Amino acid sequence: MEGKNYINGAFVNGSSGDRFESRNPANTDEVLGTFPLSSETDVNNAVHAAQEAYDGWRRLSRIKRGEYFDEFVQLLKKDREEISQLVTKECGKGIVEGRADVTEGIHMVQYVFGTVRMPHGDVIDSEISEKDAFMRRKPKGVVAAITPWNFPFAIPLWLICPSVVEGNTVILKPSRETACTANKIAEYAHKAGFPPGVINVLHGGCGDFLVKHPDTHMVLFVGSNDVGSEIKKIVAGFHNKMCACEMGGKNALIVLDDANLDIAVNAAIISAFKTSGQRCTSASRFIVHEKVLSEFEKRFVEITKRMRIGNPLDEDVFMGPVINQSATEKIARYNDLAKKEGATVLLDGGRLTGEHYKKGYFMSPFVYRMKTNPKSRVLHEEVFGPHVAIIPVKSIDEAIEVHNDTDYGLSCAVITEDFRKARRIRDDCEYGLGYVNLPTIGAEVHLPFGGVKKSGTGLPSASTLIDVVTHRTAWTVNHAMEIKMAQGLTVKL
Ligand code: UN1
Repeated sequence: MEGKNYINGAFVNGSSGDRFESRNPANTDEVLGTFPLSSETDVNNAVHAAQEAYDGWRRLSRIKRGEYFDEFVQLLKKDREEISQLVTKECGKGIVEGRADVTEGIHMVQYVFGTVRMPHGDVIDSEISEKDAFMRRKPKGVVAAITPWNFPFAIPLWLICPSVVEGNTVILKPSRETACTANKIAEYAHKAGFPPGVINVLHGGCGDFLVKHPDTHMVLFVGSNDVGSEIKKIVAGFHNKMCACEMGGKNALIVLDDANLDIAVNAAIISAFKTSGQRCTSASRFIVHEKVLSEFEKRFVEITKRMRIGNPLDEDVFMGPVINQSATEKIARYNDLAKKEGATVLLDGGRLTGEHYKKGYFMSPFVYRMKTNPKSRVLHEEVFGPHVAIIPVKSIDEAIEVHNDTDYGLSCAVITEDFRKARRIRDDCEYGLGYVNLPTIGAEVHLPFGGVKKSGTGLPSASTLIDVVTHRTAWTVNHAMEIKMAQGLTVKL
């Protein structure tokens, strides 16, 4: 694929002429496409286009704006298998997951289309009977959406769709690792006929300029805490800019003493190893009651050993490669660190080098048992790979304490048959997404998606992004022939 930036309804080359490649992480010999390395000039052009388009777009009836999404989703549905294959080739997750990524993106488009004929504000009573009061939403302006590689289709659509349906215009800056998928999104948006400048896509190397540009009004970011924290600092310097950031997790699956172990083990495998452990919602900690510890461990390790790792396009493969060389190095460093920090290794994992694996970034799972320890780095830092700690606990109180002993708070799952215990976890654990008898992954677009503490800014995305990309205004209208005030204010002069 010979990728281009998509600015003002046209596919254009980057102004610098510099380009980068997107390669298949399962076979690094395969170049999937080349893309412009965008510069500050490209950012200026895209922001200008988005600003110019904003006024016309926001004035359009919301229902008319929705119709573009109807067209968009029909095109996506027609090509969903082709897009899924591309997603899998480009980011390395199993084809079943590639399809789920595309389905999740399609769901977001369907969701926003479904909202356009729904109530969209509130009618609120005034103290004064002659006054009518309303909450009405207004778009914020130009939105910069900066997205990661691990959900190259769904996450851009999570951010673009609510923004655009509400009357904002958008510039998407996807991860360089998955530029082909982003290019496809631009192509489908173009075919769907969105007016020029409403959706723009800029490839590689320019996120910083987008965040710092005085005319981007809302920055939506999904990625690491390091980058998200930088964005928050920059945005704080502007009076007319806000940001909503999703920034990873150190998620835990809690297995209580009464757990159904079939559910526990399956939930554990899915939570730890889908997407090779590279979801914000992946679990890298299993907090397990000592009463069921040895049985859980035995069964979990047994299944993990049998797990098929390999070409993600093969329907029977559970786990594909990790995304790139630096991911393999980071995961290996954390595996070593766990050993140094005193872990009891149950399954030693690392880079796979056999004939089958030598062209890709394949890693086998690393599983260990470790007592809770506030000083341990491996129990507190996000690894983003197939690396998982089993932490024994003696009680539900200790499970909650261990769960909350991290700076992150995105996803939490508990396996229990006891509704009272589940309720305690619900109320006392710190998270944005909570699950009972389920894995820590698998969120759906019509639910809020966002974390607390280092995981988020308290402004969840997916469907609830509608609150983030609109300003809620109060609109009060007097129908009397005189002014009557609330709070008993008199009008006598
Ligand atoms: C992410 O990893 O950033 O709940 C998104 C899930 C997916 C979304 C994950 N539906 O795992």
